[in-house]
Amino acid sequence: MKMKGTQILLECLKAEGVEVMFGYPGGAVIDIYDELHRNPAVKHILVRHEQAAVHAADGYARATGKVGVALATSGPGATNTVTGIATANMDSIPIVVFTGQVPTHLIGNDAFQECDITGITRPCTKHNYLVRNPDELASTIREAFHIARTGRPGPVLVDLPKNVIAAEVDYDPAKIRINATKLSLPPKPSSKKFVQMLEMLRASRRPVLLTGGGILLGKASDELRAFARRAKIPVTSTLMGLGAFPGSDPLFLGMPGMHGTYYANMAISHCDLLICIGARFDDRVTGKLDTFASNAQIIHIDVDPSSINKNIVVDLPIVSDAKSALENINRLLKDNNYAPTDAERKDWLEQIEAWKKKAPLAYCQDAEHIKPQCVIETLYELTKGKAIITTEVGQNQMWAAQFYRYDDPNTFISSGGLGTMGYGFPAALGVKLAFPDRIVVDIAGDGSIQMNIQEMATAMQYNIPVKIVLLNNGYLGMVRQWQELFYEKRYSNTDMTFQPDFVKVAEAYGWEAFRAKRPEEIRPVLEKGLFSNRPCLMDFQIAREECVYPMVRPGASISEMTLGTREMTN
Ligand SMILES: Cc1ncc(C[n+]2csc(CCOP(=O)(O)OP(=O)(O)O)c2C)c(N)n1
Repeated sequence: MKMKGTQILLECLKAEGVEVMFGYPGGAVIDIYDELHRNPAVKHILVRHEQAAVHAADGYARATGKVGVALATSGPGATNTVTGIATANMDSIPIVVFTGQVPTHLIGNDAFQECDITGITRPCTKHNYLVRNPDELASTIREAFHIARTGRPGPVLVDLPKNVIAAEVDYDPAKIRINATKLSLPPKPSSKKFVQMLEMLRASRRPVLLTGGGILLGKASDELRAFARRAKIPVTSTLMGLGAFPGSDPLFLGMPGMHGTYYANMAISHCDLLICIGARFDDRVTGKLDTFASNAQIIHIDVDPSSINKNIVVDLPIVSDAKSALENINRLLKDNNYAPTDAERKDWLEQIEAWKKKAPLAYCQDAEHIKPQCVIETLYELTKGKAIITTEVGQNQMWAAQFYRYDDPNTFISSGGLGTMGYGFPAALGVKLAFPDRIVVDIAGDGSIQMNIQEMATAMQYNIPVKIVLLNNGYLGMVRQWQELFYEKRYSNTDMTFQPDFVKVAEAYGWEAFRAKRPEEIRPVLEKGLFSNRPCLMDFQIAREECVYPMVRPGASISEMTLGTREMTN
């Protein structure tokens, strides 16, 4: 059947199961918007900045495990998507971003609103396309979705010249063929690898699991829980993996690394076997490389072969997605009737308990000032741990990771790899659209929230009642913390001396908004703000110079931590 490119695009989105897309119109994509007007098959959310469209698609993808979709016009619309694309790329998030492009005969002519977006995004996409031939539109879109979600997921950009989407061509979904060579996946690992893993496990007296976002992306939480509990292995999770293993499980150690727990860092430093699944040994996790897990044999399971032996040389590399690797090893444990006895694990688990007792996550209460950690703890209590939390970047992100416990997968949503301020709020919109019955909270700093605050309008227009818990310290807090600790308190350009009245800003957009200035106001403000069916900003004026602890100095070993007022090294 003959169809216009714009119709084919919408047909393809429907075929991929796309329910919602986030976008912003312009000349190069006006025909797509015209088609959407005629055929509202896919719900479109008009954001107020294209960066937010991509973050919202990314938040939707992280919360649902489906591919998120964003649409922007050519030129500035396209370049505004770059931060969102790079954010998704660093965290391996499956999204497809469509951009408009000038007609093919004008490409390279510096035409109005032309930019080489495939060139610009080549280093920060998993793959990208400039569709030059209308006959290839449908197959390109199908391939884009497939690549986004297959193997190590990631963002794919599809650039659509105006004449390509205006052309009429034959469309027959049954005849769409995609290029298989681009999609080749690594072969399944041999079963010998898992036998070797079991042998290493049997020999180990002090094993630790280090898990990352790969568990969530691979939908392997159940298998991880079964493995860790049967083999009685303590679990530490990177920022990206929080929620894959229950935060309230006694085997859970919290995050490792720069702002990790004392006991996670101690466990890694003293273990004799480190089993890393779906994490990539980021420098924020490892600290000084030569002392990282230096007493341990290391097994690394990852779907992306290029992640293995990249930062850390390992003893047993296994290229596999997390789910099938864990299924394999769980089967092997069962078949071999292997489960260590309590006595076998006693010394190690007691040692870990001792570390937990010696230096739990803690902060000093204050009768006058609001402590951000207390805001997060109260949020946890009031939501009974059932909210989906997104974060901005900085201290707010670390406190959100430390003081809320994540028991379920995909309930902590944060920009880990790129560390993008301005991510959390639009991401929360994407999450809330996917889960309208859940409480969705963006934990924000006053710097970050101003990077996409315009999306308050989007929340109102589409009735998306997300909540913002603003930890307002009047500083770019995390940078100020580094200046305090490493630059003799020279607070160069981190004091946000001028602040808008955030309550009034929120109210101007039609939001509910409340402010808390004293510790006793934390609970009532959260109680008022969290449970209404309206978007609400809660402005907590926190102790201005509170720091995030524990902290490993950049470049130091993770066993050398500053625990606030006390130093602790082991
Ligand atoms: C887009 C962007 N620009 C700059 C940075 C560098 N940066 C990291 S944390 C931070 C401070 C964040 O301040 P705020 O949002 O107020 O949060 P706080 O640390 O005070 O909780 C900055 C500027 C960044 N991560 N992202």
